[in-house]
Amino acid sequence: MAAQEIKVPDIGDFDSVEVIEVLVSEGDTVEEEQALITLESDKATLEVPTTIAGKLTELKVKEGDTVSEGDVIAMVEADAGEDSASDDDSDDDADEGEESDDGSESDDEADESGDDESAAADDAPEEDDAEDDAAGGETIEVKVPDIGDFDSVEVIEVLVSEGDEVEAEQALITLESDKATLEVPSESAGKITELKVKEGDTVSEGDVIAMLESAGSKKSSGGDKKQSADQKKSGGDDRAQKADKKSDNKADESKDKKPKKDDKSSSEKQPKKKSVKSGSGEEGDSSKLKSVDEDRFNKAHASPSVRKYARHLGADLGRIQGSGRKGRILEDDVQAYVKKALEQSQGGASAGAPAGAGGVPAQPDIDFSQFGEVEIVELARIRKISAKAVHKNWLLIPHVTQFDTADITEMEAFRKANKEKAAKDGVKLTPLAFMLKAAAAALREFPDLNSSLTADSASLVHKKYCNIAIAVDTPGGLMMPVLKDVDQKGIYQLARELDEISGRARDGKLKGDEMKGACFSISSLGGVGGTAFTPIVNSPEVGILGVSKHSMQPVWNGTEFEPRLILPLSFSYDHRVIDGAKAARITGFISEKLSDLRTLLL
Ligand code: CAO
Repeated sequence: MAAQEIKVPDIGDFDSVEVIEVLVSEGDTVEEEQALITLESDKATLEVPTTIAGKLTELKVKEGDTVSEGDVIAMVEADAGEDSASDDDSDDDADEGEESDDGSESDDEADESGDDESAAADDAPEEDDAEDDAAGGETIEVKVPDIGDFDSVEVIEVLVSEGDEVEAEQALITLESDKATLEVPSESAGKITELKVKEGDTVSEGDVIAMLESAGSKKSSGGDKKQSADQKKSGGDDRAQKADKKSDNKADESKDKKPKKDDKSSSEKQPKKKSVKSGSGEEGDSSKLKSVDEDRFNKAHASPSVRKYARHLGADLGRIQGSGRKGRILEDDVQAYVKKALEQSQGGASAGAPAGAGGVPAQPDIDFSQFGEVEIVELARIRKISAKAVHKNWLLIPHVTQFDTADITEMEAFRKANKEKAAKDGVKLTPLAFMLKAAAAALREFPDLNSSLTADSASLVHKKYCNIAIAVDTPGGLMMPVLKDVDQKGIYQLARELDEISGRARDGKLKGDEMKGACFSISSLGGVGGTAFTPIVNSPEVGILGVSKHSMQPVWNGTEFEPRLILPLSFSYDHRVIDGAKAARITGFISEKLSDLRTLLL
């Protein structure tokens, strides 16, 4: 199917308008009415959509170009059987695809708009402005400017309230037809004393949308100016020629239109009530989130569609840094902003946090290169995952760490005595196997230690099984494989399983379910060093035992100092479940089990 031209529709009294954003690329598949480019004049921002769905084969404009009505902006190869655009339009438009060459898609409907009036309006000589200028304090009508071949266009957003102070050119309302979305700005700085329209109303050129108590002189162009120019019927410049170029019947229509317009302005027009269309439902209710600063939002530099998109997502445009030309906020900027906000709330900051905990400030984005040479190294995948987990647990759980020691002189003597023999059986007998056994005994002795809080934090789930996770230092980051049914296994078997599963963790060969279902965790830094640390509890567990490097220390036995092998213990717990006294009893219990292996057998 041959590509069809997509032209700039009748854009009212704008001529040579700048393309500030090209929203598509060649090769893109576009949907009917999808915006292709954004135009911005000193009067309004508006998007030009495609009239047909299909593949965009050629872009005829780029950012910075200027265009006028009828200019071809793109070529679109219609989808097979594409005629829905015309189906949706009036019967007159039924064959708009074929007629696109002469811009009839616009013209057919423009017949109703009588926009040659506005062409004349735009021709108003500069000195007319002086007459129209409102002196400070004077109340003026803000009217819908010449909006081209749009008539009875829906107000999809009212951006200001009565009593608001507005700046010249600040957008007051957003209009949306099936052809484009555009904003109507205030032509003068001042105070909005009355709003004449609300969301869902429909308006046409010349309709009064607000009363403005002017703060000073009016801007060079706008509805008033056009209106006055309409009345003077001045003409003769490009714009008028353009209007002349348009079909004759438009002029006829304009005659019909004029009284209609006058009627409206003279008779306190009651805007037609019309429900906000479903596609813009969110905008219809304004979605004015408390976190959005409306004033800042409205003043932000963004196209109507981006504004609408941000509203839809509840993103405060006023907080978003625009990456477009002249700091214009693009849809990508809104997306990036929302993504970051979600990451902060879901990934770490407040996800699962108790009510009222709130978020945490974002990681500051600092340019460290200003202080010296730097290199950016991306975190390994596992480190990224565990970083989120520890952050969440750190925020979720009120941690306390109880420190204690265990005299493992006998335990180590026993282990060393059996180490070689165990090695012959293929077992690497390390202190950790004994600690697993002592922890299992503690889980049995203290049911709350082997529990989890229910989601409503009102009950404890006591577990009758005994699975313990072990922190394993791997090249990719920290992993927590789980040893199952530790209470039912002997020290040899535990040592064998520990060696096997920690080896697979280091090789990155753990399966997902081998890291699930733990009741408690042990983090041993004994083979590395240190005297104490504060491990982070892995929610929904309620405790974790940290083990540091043992050392020979002089211990007073009542008559003399005796060299004993002392193991430092650091027990972190969830203070919502375990209180300090119980924590001290738990560490004391574990210490006792490790100090006298015989008690482990009981
Ligand atoms: N004090 C002194 N020496 C200790 C010790 C302790 N508490 N615990 C273990 N050792 C010794 C072992 O006895 C072994 O020496 P021998 O071969 O002479 O017996 C040596 O240290 C190395 O042991 P290992 O590390 O191979 O085995 P392990 O069972 O002690 O630990 C594992 C296994 C997987 C826990 C360990 O390799 C590991 O990855 N530890 C790091 C865990 C970690 O990063 N924790 C921090 C997480 S953040 O909270």
